[in-house]
Amino acid sequence: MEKEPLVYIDGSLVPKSQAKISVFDHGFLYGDGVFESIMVFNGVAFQIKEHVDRLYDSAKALCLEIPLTKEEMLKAIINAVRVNGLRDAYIRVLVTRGVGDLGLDPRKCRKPTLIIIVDKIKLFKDEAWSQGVTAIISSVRRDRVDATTHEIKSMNYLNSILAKLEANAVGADEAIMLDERGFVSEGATDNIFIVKGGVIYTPQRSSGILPGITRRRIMMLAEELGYHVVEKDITPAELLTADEVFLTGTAASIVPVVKIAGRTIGDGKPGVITRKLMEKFRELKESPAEGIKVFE
Ligand code: PXG
Repeated sequence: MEKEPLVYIDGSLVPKSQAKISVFDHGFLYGDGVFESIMVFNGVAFQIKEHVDRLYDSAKALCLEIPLTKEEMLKAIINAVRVNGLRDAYIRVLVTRGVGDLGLDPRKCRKPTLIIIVDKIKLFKDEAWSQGVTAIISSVRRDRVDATTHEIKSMNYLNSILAKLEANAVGADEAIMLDERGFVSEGATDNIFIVKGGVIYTPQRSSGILPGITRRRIMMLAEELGYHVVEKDITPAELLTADEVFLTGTAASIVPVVKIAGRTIGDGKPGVITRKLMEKFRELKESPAEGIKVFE
């Protein structure tokens, strides 16, 4: 029989089938919590420090005090990967408000719950990277920056789920969301880039996007390759008439988009610049310099 994965819950490692939390946890009752997704590529926890930094930023925005130092958190995550023995894995770190009573007041929760899951994830079909994916422009607008904004990686993903349901309903792979002004914001769980005339554009944080770690790294990589990258407001018309469009995210890396709302992007195949970035990013994923080595 295959060994069950071990899940870290508040300092204990328990088999997946017994990894349970209280129904009174406010993460469950109210989506009151934060999370991060981290990949392990060839034994290296990729950009783990950036993810841990963002986890603490998200927690701070919610007045959620994580009971571990960043150093302790890094150790707990690395140890969870090690005990599971996976050289290629997906890590989900969650910090919830913890167990409280009914009633949403966070002051009723005595201490946060920390969960670390080490497993696998599949967000797109296998051909997504070679052939590209299709997308809709969702009628669901991205959360406002002065509301439950996706700049905070919280456990509230209903905004993205509503958009994803619309994509599912018409058989599209992803949903692109607009901000409340009508400018392009991001995908349900990925950031978006367009290429026009050899220049790379991506929406600004003020469009309510998650400041993606892959997004940031791709911007640096593109500049290293000599491309000009501009953060700006992007209209739906600019998106639909782009030469190339691609999405970025932790689990997906870079995914070309070849059709949006019935319009073919470029010639309907992953674009030249997209493919170049995909190739370079693939090299980065194997570089120990980009993270922390879990296994010697
Ligand atoms: N925007 C949103 C709303 C996201 O949730 C990204 C952008 C990309 O950011 P990073 O930092 O990953 O480059 C995300 C990331 C999942 C899953 O479980 C979601 C994400 C990443 C990995 C897995 O669906 N979201």
